[in-house]
Amino acid sequence: MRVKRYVVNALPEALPMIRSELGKDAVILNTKEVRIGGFMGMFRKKKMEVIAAIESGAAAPAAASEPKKAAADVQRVVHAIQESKRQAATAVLEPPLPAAPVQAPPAVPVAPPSLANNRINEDLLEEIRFIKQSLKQLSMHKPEDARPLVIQALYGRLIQQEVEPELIDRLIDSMNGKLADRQEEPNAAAVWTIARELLIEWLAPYSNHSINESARIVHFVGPTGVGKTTTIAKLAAGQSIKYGRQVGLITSDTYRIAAVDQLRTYANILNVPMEVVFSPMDLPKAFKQLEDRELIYMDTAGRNFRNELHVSEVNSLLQSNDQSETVLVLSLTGKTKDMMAVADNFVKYGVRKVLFTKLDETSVYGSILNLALQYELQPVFIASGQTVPDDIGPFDAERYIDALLGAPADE
Ligand SMILES: Nc1nc2c(ncn2[C@@H]2O[C@H](COP(=O)(O)OP(=O)(O)OP(=O)(O)O)[C@@H](O)[C@H]2O)c(=O)[nH]1
Ligand SMILES: [Mg+2]
Repeated sequence: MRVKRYVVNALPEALPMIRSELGKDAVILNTKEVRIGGFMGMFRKKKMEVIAAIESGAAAPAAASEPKKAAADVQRVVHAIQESKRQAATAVLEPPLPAAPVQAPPAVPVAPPSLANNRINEDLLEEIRFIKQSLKQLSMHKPEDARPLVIQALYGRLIQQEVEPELIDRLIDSMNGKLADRQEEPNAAAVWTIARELLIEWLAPYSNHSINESARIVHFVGPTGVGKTTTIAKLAAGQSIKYGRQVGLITSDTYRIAAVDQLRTYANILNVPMEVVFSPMDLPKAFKQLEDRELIYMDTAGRNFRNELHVSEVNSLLQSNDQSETVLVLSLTGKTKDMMAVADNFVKYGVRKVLFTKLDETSVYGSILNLALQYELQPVFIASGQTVPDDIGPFDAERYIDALLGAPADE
């Protein structure tokens, strides 16, 4: 797809340019009001930004000499439409003329339309079709520029935070109700406060959850390198050092030679026993070895969990007779779409808890909201660094929403 951006005074100005550069099959994707130029934010000119696109492989624009002609044609059509509208409006305003006796029109011989005339008519018809199609597309498009600037700023902030556009639209729709009661135009601080309240309310069902206290076995699953093993070390240290609980570790990550050693190093430092399982058949033996442990954390190999087969494979390792819980570990540095695909696969297996790592490596936080609201995943912990055991803490919805919204936009 070829996409082009045009900045013009008004839409009709863009149509001939689109038509000549992208061809007759071009579509208008978006239009919005923009302000350009100016000095220190003042005297900025109001312009219209038009984004148009053409599918690659669609008809290319006409030959080199054609664009100018097509542009002139469209200009002419736009002018003709404007002129006819103006005349129609004048006609309505002028008093009707007294009825004149009907006279037969003089019998003027009508010349047969020439080939050249036919060609012009076809061209004009085609241009009219193009304009009609463009106007139809525009009328279907949400007029974002009709929203107050401060709402647009909120929209921009949340898009930049990679919050799903449907969620942002829903938020702004819900805010409109609250904003409508106000007398004056809302300022940024007021808009941010309302958004904050609503988002905290929306997150409430997924906040204040932790790993189930009654769970004796906690499995950690998630894509490669997100920080599962490091997180287990942090939590195991917290539980054994802070709360004096008898912790045991199991790893089933036998894919990488170093993986077992990585967890064993932490087990040795924390002085907690560790078992290695190569297949689900080894699990009963491992549980027997750790039967005196109050809490068992199980590490699993990171795999490409957008692949459902890998998800079902890891699930075969997660059975236990005891009360158990599975925590999906995701890194905030991951791509939103990939995280959603992984979440989708695990939610099918009943996973409800998610733990996010690498908060320290990003300033984009939308995926936490997306996964909570769209997959009903409860964020339980947030890890924010490599240091064991300190760089982890419980998820705090209010602090999270503050980070997501950032400071209110400048007025
Ligand atoms: N910056 C930062 N790095 C982290 C965090 N958590 C883990 N890491 C680092 O991420 C890297 C991978 O961590 P691991 O714990 O080995 O990740 P894993 O999910 O067990 O990886 P696999 O077992 O290979 O799938 C290591 O260098 C960790 O120190 C975090 O919260 N922030
Ligand atoms: Mg690991």
